[in-house]
Amino acid sequence: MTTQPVEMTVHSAQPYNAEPPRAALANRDLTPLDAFYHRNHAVETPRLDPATWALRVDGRVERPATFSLGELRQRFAEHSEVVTLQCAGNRRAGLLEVAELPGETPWGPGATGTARWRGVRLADVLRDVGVDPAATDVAFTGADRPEETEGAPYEVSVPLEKALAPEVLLAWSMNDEPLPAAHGAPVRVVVPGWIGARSVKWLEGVTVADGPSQGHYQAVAYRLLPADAAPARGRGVALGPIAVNADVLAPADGAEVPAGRVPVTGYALAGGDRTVVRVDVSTDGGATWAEADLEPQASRWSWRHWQAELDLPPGTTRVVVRAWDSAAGVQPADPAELWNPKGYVNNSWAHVTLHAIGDADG
Ligand SMILES: Nc1nc2c(c(=O)[nH]1)N[C@H]1C(S)=C(S)[C@@H](COP(=O)(O)O)O[C@H]1N2
Ligand SMILES: [Mo]
Repeated sequence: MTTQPVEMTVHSAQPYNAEPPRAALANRDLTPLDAFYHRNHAVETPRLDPATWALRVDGRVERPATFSLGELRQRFAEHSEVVTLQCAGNRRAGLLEVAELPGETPWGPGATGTARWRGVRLADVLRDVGVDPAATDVAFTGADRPEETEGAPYEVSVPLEKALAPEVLLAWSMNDEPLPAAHGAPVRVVVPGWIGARSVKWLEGVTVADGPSQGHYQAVAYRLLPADAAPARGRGVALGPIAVNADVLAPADGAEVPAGRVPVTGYALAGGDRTVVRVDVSTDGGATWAEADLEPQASRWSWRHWQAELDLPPGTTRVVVRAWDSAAGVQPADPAELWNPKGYVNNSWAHVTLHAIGDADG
């Protein structure tokens, strides 16, 4: 195995926002820690001492409580899950080609990655404190205080039904390593199938509530606004479950390949509690499609790698991919139809351009 350092594209150093090249995501179930994207809203990365850290669980519960890391480990069974995280801003660069998006990070296709997360089930913790069955949502509060929220901590929520689902973890380990500070140590939430923004890092509070979080990152940001709307508080639709998406991960965009049989690989992710049922590849701009082979999935909450063998004539070919999910959702062709004022959810057909060299029969 070669262990060449991954060259991350750093969109901003403070807050630290960085993504790997597509190649670093290709052909493996788990994304190595040094190739996992970073999405932060605050300049300061919290450095929390695991020895003194405590999780507060309150709101509409019978017995509000705090748990140290030791208590979480001791009182609740450990579980692990392979889960793909994906930022709602992933592939924003494709929307930027349609129209400008001032102030938004120009993410390429690397704001996604898959890890094995280990910790306890949020559901077990919530059952322990006794949830009011009339409550509707569960909010997560992080220790970071992004500049744009004027001192308020990072906070978002998920519906109670999702919070009680067995796949939602309070995780202290990533790929069998201790959770790195940058990814939320000592404990973060992992909400499989939902936009990355709901997987709160540096978790300090879990609050059972009667409605969705009114925090900035749910009431203002991470909302899908109509294309003609100005970004404004409370408008648009909150983004929750991820939309079906896919990418070509190898060969690299712009690569030279020998003409003839060329293997192409990538990933597809269904989002929500849907699964990937089909991936198609086209070399004629979507006029005709060939079905790709789907690899076995590491878990129902992880991406699914696919591969296809193309027969490329000498010259330049644009390879296009689209995925279908178990709700018969399919990726739309055109980013122009998807453009929105905050630049979220670009799940239009993904593509790379390949230059085939030489004689197709040779
Ligand atoms: N406390 C806190 N949690 C957070 C964020 C943040 O800025 N602060 N960013 C969110 C967003 S938008 C994403 S996409 C993921 C990114 O997780 P990663 O940096 O571990 O890849 O964390 C989410 N959780
Ligand atoms: Mo995100």
